[in-house]
Amino acid sequence: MEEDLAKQTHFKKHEVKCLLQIFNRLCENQEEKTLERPKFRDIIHNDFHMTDDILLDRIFRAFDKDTDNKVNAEEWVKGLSIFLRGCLKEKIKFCFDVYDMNSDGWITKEEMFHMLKFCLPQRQQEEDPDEGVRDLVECALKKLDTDQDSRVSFEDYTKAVHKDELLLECLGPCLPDQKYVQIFMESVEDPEMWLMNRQNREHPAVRQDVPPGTPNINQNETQVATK
Ligand SMILES: [Ca+2]
Ligand SMILES: [Ca+2]
Ligand SMILES: [Ca+2]
Repeated sequence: MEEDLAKQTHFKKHEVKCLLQIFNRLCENQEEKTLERPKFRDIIHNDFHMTDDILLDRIFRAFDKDTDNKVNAEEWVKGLSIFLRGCLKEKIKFCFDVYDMNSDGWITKEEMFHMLKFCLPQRQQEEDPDEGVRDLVECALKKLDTDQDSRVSFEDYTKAVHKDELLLECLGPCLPDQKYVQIFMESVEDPEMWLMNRQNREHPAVRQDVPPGTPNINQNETQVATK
């Protein structure tokens, strides 16, 4: 499996091995070796500092190729390959899938409105904030809708991004910052360490395997525990 996945992705065999090791540990104690939405979202949120709920859900969907609401080992490695190291063609497909919220093959004005309203940082108080968003939608549509039928097909989007790569994430961030990609790839080289750091971030005081004398980073819970 490692060999096959290394051939089909941008990862080297030892990187696939590490990613699978992490995956298996994340699914430990589960009957089925799959990542459910909340755990997956946690990883993307924590490791890549992506915070937008709508886009996190859509990123999960872009990984979940067979739409069974779970990410299996193959989807995990293949998805990460595009997410972390995708070529432009792969990134275009990935972002389009994220933005096409109902997966019907078109990004409509309604979908754009939804993403631009909730995913972009709110700008200063305006009398009618929706009006600003509607302007943004028109502006994005003008750039993306190359055949001018008021909705964005995959072909429209591909043409537009080839013309101007900055349009790739124009409807909201759905790919990670390069600096987090580097940190992630360096840290997964040591899967045990990555998992330990992850546990520390999530449950600072409830870990069972903390050796005595280990400093606890969560002050409040330490106080409760020592009372
Ligand atoms: Ca799946
Ligand atoms: Ca759609
Ligand atoms: Ca169009």
